[in-house]
Amino acid sequence: MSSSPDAAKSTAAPAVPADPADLPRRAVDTIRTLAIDGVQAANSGHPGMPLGCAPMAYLLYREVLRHDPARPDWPGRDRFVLSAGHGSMLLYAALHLAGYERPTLDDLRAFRQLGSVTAGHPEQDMLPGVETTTGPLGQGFATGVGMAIAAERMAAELAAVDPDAADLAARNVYAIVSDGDLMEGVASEAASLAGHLRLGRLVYLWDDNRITIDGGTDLAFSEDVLARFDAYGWHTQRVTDGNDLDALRAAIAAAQADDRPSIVAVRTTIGYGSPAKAGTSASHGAPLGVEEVAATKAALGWPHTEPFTVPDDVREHLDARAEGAARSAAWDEQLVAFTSAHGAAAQDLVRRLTGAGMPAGWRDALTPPAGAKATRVHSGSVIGALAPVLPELFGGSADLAASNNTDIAGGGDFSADDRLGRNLRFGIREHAMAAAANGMALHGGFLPYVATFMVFTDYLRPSLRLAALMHQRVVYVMTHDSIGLGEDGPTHQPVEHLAALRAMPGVEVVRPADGAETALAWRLAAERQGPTVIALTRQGVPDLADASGAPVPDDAVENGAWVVRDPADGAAPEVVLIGTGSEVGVCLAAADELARDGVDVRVVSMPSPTRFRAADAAVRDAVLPPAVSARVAVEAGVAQGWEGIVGERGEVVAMTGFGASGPADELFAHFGFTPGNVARVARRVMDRAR
Ligand SMILES: Cc1ncc(C[n+]2csc(CCOP(=O)(O)OP(=O)(O)O)c2C)c(N)n1
Ligand SMILES: [Mg+2]
Repeated sequence: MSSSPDAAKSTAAPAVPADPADLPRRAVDTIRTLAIDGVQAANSGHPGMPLGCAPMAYLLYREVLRHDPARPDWPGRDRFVLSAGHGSMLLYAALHLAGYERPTLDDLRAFRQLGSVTAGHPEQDMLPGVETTTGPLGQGFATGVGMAIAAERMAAELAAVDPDAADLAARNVYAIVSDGDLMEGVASEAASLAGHLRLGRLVYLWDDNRITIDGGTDLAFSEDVLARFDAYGWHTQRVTDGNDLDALRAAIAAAQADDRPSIVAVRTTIGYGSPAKAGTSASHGAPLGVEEVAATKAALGWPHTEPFTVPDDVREHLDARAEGAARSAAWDEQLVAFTSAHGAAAQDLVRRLTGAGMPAGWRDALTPPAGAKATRVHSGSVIGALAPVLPELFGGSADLAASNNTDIAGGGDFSADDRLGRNLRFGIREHAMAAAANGMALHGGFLPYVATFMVFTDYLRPSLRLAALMHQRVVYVMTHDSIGLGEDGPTHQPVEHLAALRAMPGVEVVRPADGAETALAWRLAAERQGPTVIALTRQGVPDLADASGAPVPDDAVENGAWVVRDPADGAAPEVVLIGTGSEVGVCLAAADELARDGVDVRVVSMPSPTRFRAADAAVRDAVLPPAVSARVAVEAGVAQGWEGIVGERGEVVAMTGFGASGPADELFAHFGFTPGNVARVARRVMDRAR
């Protein structure tokens, strides 16, 4: 077995020769000491969790996980989620010792430093082997549920072609979850869903150390957690001593064998080994200190004085590369056999499994839906058109499928009994829905989409944020996107949401104005690496090709904006009206009114102000001529963000407070989204611009 480049840096053997029978314990302690050395070197971080959970990491990375350190993206691998992301040094030490190319020992020494792959919390896009970014407690738990959904569906699709091929899919999703993870609401939502869907691939280990930051869990967390998981339909077990490798091994084996999702309450001691801090929250989130590190190593019986010591026999014991390479090579062979035996039937699954991009010609299915309808209806048509050509399209709604128009007709429901169903019924669990979608995207082979009323993006925002941070392709079908939803009133009417969503880095927010723009929004969403929010109306909107007399240009969404209508006589516009979504129609009607008075008006549809701002100057100037400072933006949300587009002389017709309950057209009139008001504001702006 070749040794890692860092092996040479291991310090000399201890005075007393190491006992080979003691190897597992010393390997566990190597994880422990690397973790506390990393935290100490950074003078920042969380030593307590790795000290308590090192035996779990040892078993997972040495015996349990089906992985290949040389191929962190091997599609057949098991997934491991460190949901308690604050214990990042545990993961970094485990990856290093298993023989992953990174983190190197130097990377471990650079823990938490700017530019280092060993970031404070595990960052999925920085270090191969980190399956998902964690840190916000609860997210990892729920993300793993999505990974298991994806693995289950992929296995079923493979099995439908060849029963033996099911094994090409990821077998299990393992996670270490903490007290904090289990207190968070998103974990409860996800656990409930996982139990209902009987996601037996989940094997979760709970670091049951009864400590959080403020003290003991008895301060705030006193229910019988396993009874709760039992009620969710999970398989529950207890390991009373987290250092008992045999008991842990047996519990993991039982968890793998059970067809329900499994959680094992592993009683651990936070800060295990630290004479002064073990069992207390003092070890949670601060370095032990130089003296306490030394005292901890002494208490563990660790004979090496040099930090970051990896004894040679431990390095060899934990090196998973040879076994991993053999496993992934066997998988490759199986994949080749599957492909040659099943030809075309296998080809598309292999494309998805190996992440080989979109199917050729998929865009041909995106014929723009026409007609004056609600954009949510157009989105439903797009989903219907894409479903046959994109088998990876897999998603659903948080109990609003009929309102969000998200069902794939005839696709069936994904359930405990039908793993081939194409529609996901997330239940009223927006947060877990979005986190699970991250897991599905991270798993690969799927284009996940999620849906709810746009106002409830507030309920899923933390997961959307992680999708953005991880550049994961998730489509957010967010309908009922303004006061235009009408009678349900202000609790259901998004006002600040468009602005708030646009403020999130890496999120594309597209608010299409008609069927063609809706199709283009979906195209963008399917082809970009990152989450896209498509804001859709409940109410009908005009067809822009009808209104402009020409088809919507192919780059309308890509550029962020386009000119829908110009003055009839080819004259230069005196004023530009800019709308998004349902307000483009209001702008067109206002333009008609102004044109009757002889005003030369341009109407712009701007489905993505963010993209428009980022577009080339030539594109921007062609849409908003710099010479025309009379500009009015119209959007039934807060004005924030539009000021820069309308400029100093322009104005925004926007919401300044919450909406109200009433019929949509009355609300539009009440809040000023009428052709008459927009025309009045336009005249005022033109006066000012003169
Ligand atoms: C959503 C969220 N809220 C708060 C925090 C800050 N925080 C980090 S760890 C933690 C709790 C620590 O308790 P536990 O999860 O049991 O971890 P342990 O101390 O046992 O390692 C908190 C509140 C966070 N990371 N995420
Ligand atoms: Mg804890």
